[in-house]
Amino acid sequence: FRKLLLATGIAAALLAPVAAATTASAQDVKSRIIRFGYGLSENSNQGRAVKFFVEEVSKRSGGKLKVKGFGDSSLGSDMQMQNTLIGGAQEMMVGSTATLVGVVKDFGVYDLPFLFNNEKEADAVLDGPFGEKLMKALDDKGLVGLVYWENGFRNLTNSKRPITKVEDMGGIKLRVMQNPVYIDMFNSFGANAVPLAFSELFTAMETGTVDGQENPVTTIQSSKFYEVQKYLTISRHVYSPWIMLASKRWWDGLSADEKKILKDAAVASRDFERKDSREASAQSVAYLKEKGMQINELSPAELERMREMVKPAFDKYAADGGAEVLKDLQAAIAAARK
Ligand code: TK8
Repeated sequence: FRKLLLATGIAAALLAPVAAATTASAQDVKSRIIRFGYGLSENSNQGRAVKFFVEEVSKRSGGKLKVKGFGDSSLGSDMQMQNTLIGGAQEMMVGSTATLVGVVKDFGVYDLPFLFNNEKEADAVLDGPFGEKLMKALDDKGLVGLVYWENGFRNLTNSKRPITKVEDMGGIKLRVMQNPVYIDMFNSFGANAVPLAFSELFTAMETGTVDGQENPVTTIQSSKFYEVQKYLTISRHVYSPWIMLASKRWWDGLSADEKKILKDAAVASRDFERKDSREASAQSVAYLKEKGMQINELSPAELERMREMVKPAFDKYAADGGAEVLKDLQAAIAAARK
């Protein structure tokens, strides 16, 4: 028995250094504060996933890496934060891919309408070689793309009238993200597209500067757009990703262990966020109805008409230097469908 104890003791001693090497204390991890900005409220799918990331990083770093979440665009709009990250004055953020077009033009490709049929296709393409390659292109521009989260399929809201056919969009001042693809798309539907930062959107609707906007139902709920918008039209016109970004300038100064912790926590947060968003999304329509929104779904025939009407926007995108990335994305989606 003593021999056994001894043997166990030796085995434990032999194993000890291995175990220690995998705990945070033996890792090359400094105490750091990481400012992480985002646009939606704490009480949103985005806020919940940031909280998850904060906890995950803390756990994996033995409390040394302290991520501090700043919601409600309190560190700036998506575009402002991107620039702050590039400059190195903020460490991390999550935001729309759409506003990255000023940094890497090819990001606009995700915004072309009716590309993805469902979330499963989006996951496969974003997490696969196509999504990775596009993220890599940020490296030269001062940003590190870590993972894609789900913002979701976008739907229309407005304060003027129910939209049951494309013509109903006529003349509606519709806020869109600051991205030429959105501007072209909604102008071709007859709306009056107004590019605006998300941080300014609620007030713009409240004061009537714009009549409507488009976002996933989860955001329409968490940002309380139902308080200023009467009509919701389920159109699912674009699948919108969010992207988690780090400042390259800051990232390059991290140890390999620190990078691994952040990268692994980012992947875990992505899986959490997608699941949570999908669950929340399934509840949102009923919630919005209860809040008094009048809701309708666009018919397949009407969606088909919209597809036809936006063909020129695709052609313009291709002619404007996007032909290759569009072809690659369509091929990736086709592969995901098999
Ligand atoms: C939040 C935005 C938002 C996006 C938009 O910062 O701007 O409409 O859908 O989620 O990134």
